[in-house]
Amino acid sequence: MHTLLVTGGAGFIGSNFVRYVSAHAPHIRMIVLDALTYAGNIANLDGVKNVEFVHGSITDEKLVDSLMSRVDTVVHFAAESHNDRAITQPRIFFETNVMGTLILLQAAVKYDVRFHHISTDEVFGDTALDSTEKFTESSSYKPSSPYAASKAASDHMVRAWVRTYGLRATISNCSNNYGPFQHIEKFIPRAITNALCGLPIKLYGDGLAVRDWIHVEDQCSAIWEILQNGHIGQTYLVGANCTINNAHVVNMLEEILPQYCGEQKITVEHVRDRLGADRRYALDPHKIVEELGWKAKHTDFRKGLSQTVEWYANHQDWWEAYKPDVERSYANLGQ
Ligand code: NAD
Ligand code: TDX
Repeated sequence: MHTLLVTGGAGFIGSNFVRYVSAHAPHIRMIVLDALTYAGNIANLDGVKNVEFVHGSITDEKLVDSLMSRVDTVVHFAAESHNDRAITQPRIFFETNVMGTLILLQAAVKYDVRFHHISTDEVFGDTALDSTEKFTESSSYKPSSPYAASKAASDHMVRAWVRTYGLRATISNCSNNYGPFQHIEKFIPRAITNALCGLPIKLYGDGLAVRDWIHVEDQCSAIWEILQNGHIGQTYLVGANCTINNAHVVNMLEEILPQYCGEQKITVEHVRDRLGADRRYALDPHKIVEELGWKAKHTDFRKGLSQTVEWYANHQDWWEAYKPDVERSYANLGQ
């Protein structure tokens, strides 16, 4: 691997990954292709070396063709990623996550480029709250939201391109990421920044929905491991065995936040749940641990959460300008 195309490299996980590669393999040249939608921020790449930034869309066939001809590997993060938005504006999710992936796949076949596709555990649907089931690589696809359906479609396409065209591809399906540079529309950064602004933390529905949390740096090290040693045609589930319900996450935040909030009181408000909300995700990362020897480093969730709170408190300039817009959009949804 010499030259890497990173789609969506100005977003949350993509920019963390670009930093990770820059720190661990400084000899690799990276081209970041990002449309800089509301979720992308060029400042996320400030100070990173060996990166050429290209502002454009993965749905631009000509641009994708020319970039693909210059690289030997692509890691495909670019997507519309937020469930609440997908419920009100599903079309763009299918344009980017499905059509964009199609265009990348076609170009990767043309230039015989190694392809790694980033996906989510949401493609497996959810389980009941009292279940102990964990998703595995052989769980059936059962997406329940428009976002998850678009990601499921893209996973199926990657497998079909491996079988039909001999594309050298791997897939990883990861659980919920948290950490620095996550957009403040997502649960943890929204809760933190609400508290920092003196707004109530918003808890959807009964607050009992369970997510399986992984620090973004661990997701990056897993992707890196797959790029080095993953087997072509294989899928790897990536998670850190950290299932917690949302109310419990909020309880931890209530303990961590006071030192950053001065006199402001931290309050919590229950708001209406998402339509069709998924109850519980949990995944079994055995395969990547046993086959590739990958291990999560951030195993203390409370510590990772404290560091994340500290990051948002110290990077107010990164998020405060767009906070009012994000909260206005949520207010329109009654959330
Ligand atoms: P994000 O929304 O923070 O970033 C997405 C990036 O893609 C942004 O920089 C955006 O500008 C860019 N983008 C959007 N449309 C584009 C287009 N047409 N062309 C080029 N760039 C475009 O998302 P994220 O949380 O960093 O997620 C990255 C990937 O990881 C996604 O594929 C998502 O499905 C997957 N994933 C996310 C999580 C999570 O917890 N965040 C978990 C599992 C999988
Ligand atoms: O303010 C909130 N309050 C709240 O209780 C928000 C924004 C969310 N929630 C709840 C809804 C979910 O039960 O928190 C949970 C997590 O919500 P999100 O952060 O929106 O994440 P989720 O819908 O689980 O999806 C995330 O993980 C899988 C990413 O956004 C996806 O891109 C990824 O594929």
